[in-house]
Amino acid sequence: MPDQAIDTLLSEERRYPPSPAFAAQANAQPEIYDLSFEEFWEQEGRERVTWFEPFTELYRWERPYAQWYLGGKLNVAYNCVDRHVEAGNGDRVAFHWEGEPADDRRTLTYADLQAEVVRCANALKELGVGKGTAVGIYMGMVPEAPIAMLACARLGAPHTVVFGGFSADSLSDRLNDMGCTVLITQDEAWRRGAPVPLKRTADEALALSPGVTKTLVLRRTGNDVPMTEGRDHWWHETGSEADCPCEPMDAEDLLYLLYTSGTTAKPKGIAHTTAGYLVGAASTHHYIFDLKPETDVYWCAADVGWVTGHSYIVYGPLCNGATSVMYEGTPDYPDKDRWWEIAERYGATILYTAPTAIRAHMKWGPEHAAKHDLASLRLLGSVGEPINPEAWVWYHEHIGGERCPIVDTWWQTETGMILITPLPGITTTKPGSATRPFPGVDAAIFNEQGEEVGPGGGGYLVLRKPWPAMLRGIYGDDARYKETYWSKYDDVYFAGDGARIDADGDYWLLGRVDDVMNVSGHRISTIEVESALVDHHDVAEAAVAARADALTGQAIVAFVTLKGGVDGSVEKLEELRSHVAAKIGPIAKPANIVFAPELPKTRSGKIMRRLLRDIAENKPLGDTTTLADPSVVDELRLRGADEAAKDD
Ligand code: 7RM
Repeated sequence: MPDQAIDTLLSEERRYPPSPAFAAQANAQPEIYDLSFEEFWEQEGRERVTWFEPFTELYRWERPYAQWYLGGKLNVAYNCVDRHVEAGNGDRVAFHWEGEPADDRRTLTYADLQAEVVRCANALKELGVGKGTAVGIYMGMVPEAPIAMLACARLGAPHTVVFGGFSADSLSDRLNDMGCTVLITQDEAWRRGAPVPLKRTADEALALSPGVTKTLVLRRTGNDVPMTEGRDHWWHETGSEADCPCEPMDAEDLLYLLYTSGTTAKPKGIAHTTAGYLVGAASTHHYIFDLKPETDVYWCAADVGWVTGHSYIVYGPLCNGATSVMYEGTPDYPDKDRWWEIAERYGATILYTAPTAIRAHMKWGPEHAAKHDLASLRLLGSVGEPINPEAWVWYHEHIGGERCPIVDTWWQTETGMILITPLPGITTTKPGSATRPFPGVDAAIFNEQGEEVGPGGGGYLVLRKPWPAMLRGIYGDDARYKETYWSKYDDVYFAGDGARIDADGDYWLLGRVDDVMNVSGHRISTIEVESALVDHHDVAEAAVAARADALTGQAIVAFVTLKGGVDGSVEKLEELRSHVAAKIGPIAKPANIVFAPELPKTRSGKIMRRLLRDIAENKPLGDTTTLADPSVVDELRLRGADEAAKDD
């Protein structure tokens, strides 16, 4: 973020104190911050989950590996489903599901959910899944996605959910890396009125993933899809209601891997285990969203393919017995008021979404929300990227009717749970600040030398103590785990984000300080996009940088040198963008491509990324004296102006 923008942020003077009425009923009371690290997590470990066998040791910290709730035995599906039915809450709605096509709705109670999870778990058993079998899940936003995750958890089979917008290559890479033998998918998904061919893409992926020998396929759209005899099985033709006990799992057994972009071309399989993850997700969900399971209607509008969907659509809310809204499609289908129609229909009380979505609604205008009665809303949340104060204030005014506290929640795939956040009813919020560490979280901001900076300072966000839902490593790559998170400072977790702390001690997250871009709240590495580009037969070399974008937060700019004789035409530009979409997924498509005869390099041959970032941002260029050939830059700037603004 440019210095000037940071100064504007920190001079923000608007204050939003909690209302006495909200404070009086809040799950979080001010004393929560008085508990010690041990007291807090000990208490949460006992209160949020039901143990088959209690834990005997709170945590063990063998740097940089932590373990939590040692000795405890539990099952995540039992905690998210069965125990609520056993407690007499089987009739409570777990999901109000809304399909994208008109009038396509389903309500699932906790009793329904239990029956479906058991059916699916039995189907998986028939396909040979048992404790420890790795299962891939490639689905859209249908209730069967959480059902599939919970069925895996019931059997003790770790899953990896792959976002339905990812390509066949991306899917196959993840299935291979985890060693999956079974894939759960669906015929097609609905998105903006059109079918998304998930099974077809899965078939392409499986051609590259011979380890996957069985699939379970949900019928969603009902259109014909090819089924491979012996390998593919219909969801509705497999499984049974026969008893399917919940496998007692050790606290530290693997629950799932979720792949996320780092600074190299290969995504990292972030490992989350059973007890600490569940306690962390449920505890944060309980206090930060102030969940009252009997009365709230909670809606997290993320996709289950991202960590936000894992922790705050599936595991946290279900563990807490929440009634949730789940929506299959896009917010503008068939009209731009679709979200607000849904919020009104189910009487949503809590809404959790990303700044990029809020900015899209802002662009469409407040009249779409104004058509609907949103008086049921009582709390709003934001996640995925820094929220600009304009979007925060718009959200507060036009969606929250100026009465709802907003929780701006900072966290990562790696952290598994929210770490920096206001607590509604306690924290006075400021538009753009995620405010302070959650209880039991030891965050700090360090300067380059590894010294903690105080109020008024800036530097890098770090965590000094472990937390229950922290990643247990990168699957199959200890060296990368240590290098990525634990090498910048000794024994301190480096998050990769820049941050400032203001005079009141509130945190302001400023975005990534590494080669990870954040486009619409999705993490994409520059190298990943570069690899996809150079994979194209006409590309000699490519370098990628991000620029600021009013809607998506950041947008991808690619600088491409074509092979001799190839013309940098508009058609070529579109071809390269489609190539990236096919290699990674549409989210990774560059917004702009600048064709250049050469990329700016140092005399030792390193691409000067700082310079490309400045060119992408249209900023004045700093020192270019280390360039091997300074004239390369003039060429890029000229062309940069020509090719600019080729957004979708
Ligand atoms: C939950 C999620 C993580 C990266 C993280 C940050 C950025 C997320 C906020 C935020 C400022 C926030 N997981 N980020 N939340 N930046 N304020 N409230 O997004 O693994 O996909 O991304 O997202 O840069 O490092 S993620």
